[in-house]
Amino acid sequence: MRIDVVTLFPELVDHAARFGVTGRALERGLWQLATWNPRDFATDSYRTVDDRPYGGGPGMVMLAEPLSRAVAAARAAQRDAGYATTRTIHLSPSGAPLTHRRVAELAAAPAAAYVLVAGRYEGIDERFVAREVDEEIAIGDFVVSGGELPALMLIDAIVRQRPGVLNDTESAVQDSFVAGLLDCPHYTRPERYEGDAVPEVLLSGHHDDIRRWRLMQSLGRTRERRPALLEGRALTKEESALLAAYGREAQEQQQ
Ligand code: 9D3
Repeated sequence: MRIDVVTLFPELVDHAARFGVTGRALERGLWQLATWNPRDFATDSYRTVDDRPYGGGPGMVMLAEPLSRAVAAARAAQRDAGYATTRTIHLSPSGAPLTHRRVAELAAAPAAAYVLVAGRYEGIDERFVAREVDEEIAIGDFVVSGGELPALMLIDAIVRQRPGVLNDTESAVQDSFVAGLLDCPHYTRPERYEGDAVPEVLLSGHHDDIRRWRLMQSLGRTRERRPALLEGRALTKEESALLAAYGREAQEQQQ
């Protein structure tokens, strides 16, 4: 897998991607990263990349031409590296909200190459989007200052789904959302922290009790915090029973 990012802040993307799981995977050659600065593709002596919006209004809009030339350079480099197909994704507040399903699809293509376009200012000239962009993705219903952090989030989510990136203990298979439920609570040493004990069952050594307790916590938390996740999911007999037990325990704790 190869990912090329078009950004006015290439150092931000390059630096951040070298930490943690994505950084280790880069070192191991499990994916490749390159960044392209549209400023390097500007044609005037001021290296202009933005201008005022037609029709007026606040802020600036990124010029189509430097972006287009940067994307062309990224695609050419991908082709030279042996990638036959590529997809161009614009990180945009107006894009489709990112989901685990979409991440898994983007990660599944065996020899995929992506060009991610991260914008700054108020946005980018729509003619660039219409001509060059295959897909627009948002990371949530909140505003951040540019597409770089969203691009890094997309990269991180894709790379951790790639074969061989996570070790067994990190395995993405059991991740929250994958199973359609929120994660259970976690505990480590000490057994008593400022008077707060670890739940008994986790010290019991009864693996099936522990599995049931964790599943019950996941179900209960999902109902409390993200009820819509449960509505889109059928419960097994065991799950229904555990969810009812979670409700009873919560009531007992109130008394
Ligand atoms: C009032 C118009 N604003 C749109 C909500 C202008 C605007 C604000 C922030 C335009 C671009 C940005 C920068 N944000 C992104 O590039 C971005 C983003 C986001 O802000 N939220 C969620 N997902 C994303 S993906 C890229």
